[in-house]
This record gives sequence, structure tokens and C-alpha cells, in this order.
Amino acid sequence: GASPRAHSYTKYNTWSEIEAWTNTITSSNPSLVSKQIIGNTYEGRSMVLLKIGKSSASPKPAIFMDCGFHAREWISPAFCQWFVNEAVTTYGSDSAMTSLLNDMDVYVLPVFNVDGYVYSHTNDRMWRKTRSRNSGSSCVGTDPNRNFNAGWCTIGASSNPCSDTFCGSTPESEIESKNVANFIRNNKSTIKAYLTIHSYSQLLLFPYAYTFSLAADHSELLKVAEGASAALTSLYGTRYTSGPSAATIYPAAGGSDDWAYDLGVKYSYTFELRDTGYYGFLLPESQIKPTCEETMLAVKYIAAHVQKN
Ligand code: ING
Ligand code: ZN
Repeated sequence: GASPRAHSYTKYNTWSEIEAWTNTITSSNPSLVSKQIIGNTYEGRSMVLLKIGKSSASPKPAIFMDCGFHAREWISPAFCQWFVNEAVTTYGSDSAMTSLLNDMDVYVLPVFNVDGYVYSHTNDRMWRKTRSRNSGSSCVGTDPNRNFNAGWCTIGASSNPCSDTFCGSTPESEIESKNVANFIRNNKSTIKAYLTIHSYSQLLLFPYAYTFSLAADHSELLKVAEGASAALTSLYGTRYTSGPSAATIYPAAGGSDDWAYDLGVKYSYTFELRDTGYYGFLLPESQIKPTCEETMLAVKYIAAHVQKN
């Protein structure tokens, strides 16, 4: 039959292109990539998780990274695709990537909020939330990054279903949140780091967002964030700010990084990728490559720190 055209890493792919790519990247790299479905979305789409790493007889420590929590933040799924491609194409030649994937597994969820991502392509480019129906309201969706069980709905979140920061009816009311939380809870003993990729603002954030109190590991988290930001900046001079979310961006309860941290995943970070607002969510495709290249340096810096700790 006709062979499909090669996947493009420098455009904003649709969900159907991304889903097809999860199959080809897995079957083309069977010794490095495996695929599992961690559950379905509200509208019944698959939540596809890729596991990247050299197989090993003993259980390996792992990093969990997700993209596409918020539908309109298109640079985020683009980065997860870029990361997986870099992993499989530089394993065996790049010493840091080779050593990382020999010692650890990296779980990559390329799109968390699949329904919202599809809706942002087909109906509303600025959609943020999930697409679940709310009882007693005609407004649709919950903010998945207000839906985790971390100070849930106490600050910087709304109980109004019409709000873009609606926290949902309960923690993990969204099936997408529940599927990810279940996976992380079930693999708690191996997951050493949690990375969640958003845009925009050029920030490297860590707990807490639900309180101004500093995390027990604040000084280490800050030191690693500053090292990762410096690595990122070294490529094109893109400036990042690092710090705890509440004081650095705004206080907000129910975020996944705070939840993962309180579960015991020490290295828990939220990235806010390019830019600082000129294009905002509408970052041109011409910036996908430089954004992903610089972000790789930060992610690899964090991964190397996690690997040696
Ligand atoms: N920013 C994040 C948001 O969900 C954030 C900021 C990080 C909130 C960590 C809570 C915890 O609002 C974007 N751009 O979505
Ligand atoms: Zn976001």
C-alpha cells in the first residue's frame, strides 16, 4: 500500500496525526518505545502513553511528562512529540540521552486533554478546558489543572462551570485527571519526577501554587530550576524565570504538579513555554523548532539531576 508521509515535528499536528504517529514511532522503535492506553477521555478518545527507555530486567526509576493539559497551548503537544523523536534518534549517539534511557524510563503523554485539543482545532482555537458536560449549566468543561486533589478549589479557581478555571464538581471529576492520577498512584514507587508542559510565559514553576508556603524541598527545586533555565537560555538567549507558582505566576489550587509533589514525587515542575505574550497561545509554527530545541536542554538538565539523585 501507499506509505504514509513522514510525520512533521515542525507543524501543529491534529489529534488524528498525533495518534497515528504514536503507532508508527512505537513500531519503528520496538526496543525503545512501548505504548499503552491509560484510559479514555470524556468523549471516548484514547489517552495514549508512550514509555521510552531501554528494557531492563529490574524495575527502572521513571520520569512522567505530560503535554496538552490545556487545549489551546499547541506548542505543548508539539514539544512532547519532539522529545520522543529526539530520544529515539539520539539514543546511542548522545551520551546523556543514552545514559538516561539506559537507567530510567520516561513516560510521555503527548496529549492529556484530547477532547479539548480536537475542539481547539475544529471549533474554538482559544478553548482551554475539557469538554465534559456540567449538570445544571449549559457551560462545558472543567480546567484540568484545577481538578487535582491539592488544596482543591480553595484559591485561584472557580466553582462556576462557565469559568475557564472551573475546578470541577469534585477533585478528579474529570476522567482525564482520574486516569493520569491513577497511573501515577499505581507507579508511585518508580516515578521520581513529574513534568507538565504548558504555555505561555517562559517560566519554570514548582510547588506550591495552592499556598504561598515553601515546599520542603524548595531550595533544591529552585537550584535545579535555575540550572535548567540557564541551560535553556544558553541556546538562543530566551529568558526564563524560575520559582514557586503562587509567587511567580499566581496562586491556583488543584494543579497536577502540587498534587504529584504532595504524593511524594519530589521533582515536580510546570513549564510555561514561549512566548511572553506577543503571540501568546498562537505561537507561529516557525518557532516550534527553536522552542523545542531549547526546552530539550532544560528537560535533559532536570532528567540528569533526577538520574544522579
Ligand atoms: N498556567 C498554569 C495554569 O494552570 C499553574 C499555571 C501552574 C497553575 C501550576 C497551577 C499550578 O493556570 C497555564 N498557562 O495554564
Ligand atoms: Zn496551561
